[in-house]
Amino acid sequence: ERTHTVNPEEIKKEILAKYPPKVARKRAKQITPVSSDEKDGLKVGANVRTVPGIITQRGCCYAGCKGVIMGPTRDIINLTHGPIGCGFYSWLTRRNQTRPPSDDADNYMTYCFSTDMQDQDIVFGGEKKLKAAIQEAYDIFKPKSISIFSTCPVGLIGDDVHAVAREMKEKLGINIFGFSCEGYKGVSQSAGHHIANNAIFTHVVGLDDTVMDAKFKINLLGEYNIGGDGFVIEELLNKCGIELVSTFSGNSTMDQFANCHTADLNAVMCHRSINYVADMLETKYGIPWIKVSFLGPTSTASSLRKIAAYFEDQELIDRVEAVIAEEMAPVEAKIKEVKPRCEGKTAMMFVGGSRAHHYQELFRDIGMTVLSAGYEFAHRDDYEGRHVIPDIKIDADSRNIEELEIEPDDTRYNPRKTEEEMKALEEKGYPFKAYDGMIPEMEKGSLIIDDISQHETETLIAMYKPDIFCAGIKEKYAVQKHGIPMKQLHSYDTGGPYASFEGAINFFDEIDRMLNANIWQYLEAPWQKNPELSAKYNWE
Ligand code: CFN
Ligand code: HCA
Repeated sequence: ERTHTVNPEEIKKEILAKYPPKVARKRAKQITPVSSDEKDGLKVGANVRTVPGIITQRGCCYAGCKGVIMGPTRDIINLTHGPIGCGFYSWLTRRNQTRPPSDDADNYMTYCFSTDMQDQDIVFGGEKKLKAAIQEAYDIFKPKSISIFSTCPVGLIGDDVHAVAREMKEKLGINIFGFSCEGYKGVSQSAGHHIANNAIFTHVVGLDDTVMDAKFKINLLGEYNIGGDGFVIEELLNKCGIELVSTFSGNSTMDQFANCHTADLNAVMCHRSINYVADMLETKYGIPWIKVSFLGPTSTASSLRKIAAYFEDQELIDRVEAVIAEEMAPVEAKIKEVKPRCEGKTAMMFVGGSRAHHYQELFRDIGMTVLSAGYEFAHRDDYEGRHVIPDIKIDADSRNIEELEIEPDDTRYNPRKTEEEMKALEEKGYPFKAYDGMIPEMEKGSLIIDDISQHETETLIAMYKPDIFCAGIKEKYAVQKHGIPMKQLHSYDTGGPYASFEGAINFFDEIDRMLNANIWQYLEAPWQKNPELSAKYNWE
């Protein structure tokens, strides 16, 4: 059994020692040792520009807008205005799944649409080409909606995607809108989430007032159906008698976004990417939101209970308890089976903006310790929490892009509960909006690192010697060359679903398999034999 006696302050020192003074000063603010059990007042610098040259794992604004928020919606043509690589590398690489209701239902997710900008478009402007591409897509597919994504060159040469969208919307009579989500905007993909959320809210939400015939209807926000997570969560909710009006955005459609304002409650899974929509739906339509997580059996059970408690319906509460009891039994059996083989082992996770804390529960359940974790691009509230009662503690930078001024909709504003009812629920300790973030998850002796770099990853591995490392494709092979199993927590490699009770069982099996495979001890990286590889250049 491994005891982790490494001091996180020492590791921080070792990491910073390799940097020039100015870089070290900057990085120091984003590296936070958890040196005691007293975590109040701990801070992690976040949502700031990456030091150039440091090799970040972050994505860009375009990736956040096109790949993350809009990518998983099947009945819209997502057209990238830019060079072909941007469209190609954001084409289903995130492993979102979708289930069209029939073979002839619209599903454009398997296509990659791009204007394929060339030198002459950069010199003479690309608007004509963009119009032609929209026309071509319309002629071939007759879609109900088309959206246009700006890549870096579009902003640099000044193509006006919004003017083109307005013109083509008028001409074709379908919903067309554009995003100014040039890759260079902001400091990470987070800017793209905000831009996408704002546009969906402006151009789509509220277009359809049809009310679903269901007693308990909610929206699931921030669940992207990676590896089928959204499918199993929906099945679980349905089993309890709760219906989904929409999911932002996984297995989603534009029609669902258009009438999501008719739901009774918003359950927010990945707060980082979608809090903007939750806040806007509350302000404009009076729909309250709560934070949930379906990663880990304990979180799944407590999220179901939170939703049931909100509706204050005894039948629902009883049903939820029965479902939890039924679903928990096989999960507990699986934990009993794998725990003896996993207990005492250690993990690290560096992922996006919410999974690096959501996944910690799953490791704890099988007796593992998380030595180090961090987000690529989350904001301070994702580390420190967002506490609405009594004070709103939210990172000012979360609002770093021009805000839409959302006002209550006079005709359709319909507070789902009166102020007194909300107060009564709050007095019962009902946690509206409040959530804790990553810091409370971290044990004494661990280290939090925001926007981790390659050098920092290697130092962590050398000093902490984790048994498993979780991150993305950019880290995968470098980590494996150290002889350490690596699990992708973005795409799940080829696995999943990992959400809900069913997914937890899959996850435990996967981690058990990875930790206990013998292959890793036979691996020897080239640099272990030959630390310096001399490069030979042939200048002829
Ligand atoms: S599916 Fe989500 S859960 S949306 Fe976000 S912050 Fe990314 S694409 Mo990669 S896996 Fe990751 Fe989160 Fe929310 Fe995914 S942790 S980085 S932008 N993310
Ligand atoms: C993105 C998408 C990504 C990348 C994953 C990875 C995803 O950042 O634009 O680095 O493996 O989940 O697909 O986060």
